[in-house]
Amino acid sequence: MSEQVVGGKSFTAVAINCAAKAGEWIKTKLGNHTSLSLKYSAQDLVTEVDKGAETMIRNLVMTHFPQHSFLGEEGVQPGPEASTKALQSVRDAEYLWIVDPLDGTTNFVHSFPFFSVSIALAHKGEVIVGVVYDPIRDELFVAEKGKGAYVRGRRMGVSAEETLRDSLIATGFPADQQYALPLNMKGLQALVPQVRNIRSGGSAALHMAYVASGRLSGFWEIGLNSWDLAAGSLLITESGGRVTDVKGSPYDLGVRHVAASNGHIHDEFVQALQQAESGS
Ligand code: 2AM
Ligand code: CA
Ligand code: CA
Ligand code: CA
Repeated sequence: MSEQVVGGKSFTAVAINCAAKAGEWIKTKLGNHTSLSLKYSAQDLVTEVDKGAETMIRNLVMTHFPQHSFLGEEGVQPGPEASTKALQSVRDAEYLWIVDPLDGTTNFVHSFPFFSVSIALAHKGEVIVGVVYDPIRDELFVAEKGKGAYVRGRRMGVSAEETLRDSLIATGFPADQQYALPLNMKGLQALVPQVRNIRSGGSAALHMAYVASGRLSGFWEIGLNSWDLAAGSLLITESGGRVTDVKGSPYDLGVRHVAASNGHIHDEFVQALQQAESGS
């Protein structure tokens, strides 16, 4: 358990409690959500469950840590630059909670059982706690900076593949059809023949957790937001993997075009994505 305790509750314990409570509630709503609306585009869905889960998490966090800042997907203006703009207003926060209350809303709406709750705590811009919870499989992924990463209470580690040829890679298909989608498609076209196969589950946070737990060798996606990646980034680094942007620059909260892997394939992976982008 973390030494970082305020008012008798550790940061990690609160993050786990929030993820478990929100996840359990989301599961009860599967197949019977009552409102579905569009945010920024026809592919940008939101339900009362996304909003309710965020409110639940925000209230719990604020009860324990009223001085902390909070950035949640449903609390900001939607759009392609949603998290970049929102991050500017909390740039100076000492402690910042970064929350995706329901990652994989499209799956949730279609009862496709692959979605998660993603909760991270950053201290001065560096993620120190990351929790991703899959309520369908009741799988909780937890990492604390410097203390390793765990799934179902057991230490986890990245996979052993050394080459793209042996790798199982995941990606997602962004809603932004101007920039992000065409770029992702270039990467897809280039990578399919080079890797063992590609998967697209529809929850970036769970894809990150699966890289951390060795079920995927790597994951890339263009046009994500801080709440999709913050928790998963710590899961992966604490499991021995690497997280950068698609050009290979180190991960920070502003990264939107992510490349994450077991580390062994990282240079080859980033190089393949760069070649795809430049068309060489
Ligand atoms: P969400 O379900 O929380 O919105 C799948 O490719 C990933 O993209 C998911 O993590 C999903 O998160 C995210 N996503 C889906 N629609 C999006 C949109 N319109 N803008 C940004 N991210 C989106
Ligand atoms: Ca969303
Ligand atoms: Ca998301
Ligand atoms: Ca979401």
